[in-house]
Amino acid sequence: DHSALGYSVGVTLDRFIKIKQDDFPFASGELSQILRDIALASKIVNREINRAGLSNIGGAFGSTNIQGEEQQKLDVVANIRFTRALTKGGEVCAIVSEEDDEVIDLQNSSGKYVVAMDPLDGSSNIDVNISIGTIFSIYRRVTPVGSPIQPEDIMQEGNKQVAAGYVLYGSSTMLVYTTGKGVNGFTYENSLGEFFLSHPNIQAPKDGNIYSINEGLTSQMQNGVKNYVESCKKRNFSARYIGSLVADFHRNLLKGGIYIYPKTNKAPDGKLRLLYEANSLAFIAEQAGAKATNGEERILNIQPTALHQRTPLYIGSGQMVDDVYQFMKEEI
Ligand code: AHM
Ligand code: MG
Repeated sequence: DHSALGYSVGVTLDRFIKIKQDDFPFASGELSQILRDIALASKIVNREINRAGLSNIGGAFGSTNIQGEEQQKLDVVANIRFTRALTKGGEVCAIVSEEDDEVIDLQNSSGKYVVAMDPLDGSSNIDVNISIGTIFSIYRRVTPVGSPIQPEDIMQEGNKQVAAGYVLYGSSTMLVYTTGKGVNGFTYENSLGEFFLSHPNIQAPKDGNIYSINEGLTSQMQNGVKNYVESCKKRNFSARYIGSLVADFHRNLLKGGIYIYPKTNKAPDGKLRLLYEANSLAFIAEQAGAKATNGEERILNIQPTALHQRTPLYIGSGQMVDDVYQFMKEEI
């Protein structure tokens, strides 16, 4: 019970945001508004996902996104929903989205915030009724409000995030976010259309025994990673890999585990994107007492140089991230 803090389990997301407003580093109402906008869009996307099997909305849309991957129709739907909510909310000046090649300049001179997002991650799982997710990061722009958006507003290190979160469309739908003061998780109640605080102050286990990696690609990986995976097997760890980053990350955050997407021969920088996948989850991981690196350095310290830049990702329980780092170092 956190009632001494002004809230307790079961409080609605809206109420929680209001109670927590004073925690926000800048003009609080603005960031609260963005979080509410994201929550609203996620409810709409949740509805679309739930209907996907019925309304034939899932399936290939026939277009490809900048990474050359097949774009699913629900990706497009989610992108539109989140972009629209953030545009109407009025607090955001620019959006970086996995689904858009360029920065979306909202031409909103009073918006102080930049949002980076993957509106629907785990696209290979959409058509087959497996968990998928939304990932987002919120930054404060660094150039003066009212002036044109500059690259430095977008290309900020992850340690500059003012908030980050994800929505997991799983067996139930959850929204998990941080504003840099711990991590809180909310579960969606369908019939009421509300998120309720269900996982206050999430603390990741310091160590764990779950490893999540696409083992089919092992022959393409560095020896350090291979050796670490072998060591997991020797210790009879559980292999768990959904192929949806949010779902794999969420499980490991709660139960203790590590998610790895390393460099491979085919993907020399890894597969995941720094700006709207790795950074967001790294911020949440650290806020919950876990860790995130690219195998060499802290994810949150990487200076981005390109919008859709990829990075290897080692994220999860601190001890496990440290362990794999040692294995990597021994192989250099
Ligand atoms: P996406 O943004 O195209 O959906 O790709 C990201 C996804 C992650 O959710 C997941 O962890 C990873 O790709 C799985 O990749 P792979 O199929 O190579 O194991
Ligand atoms: Mg993605």
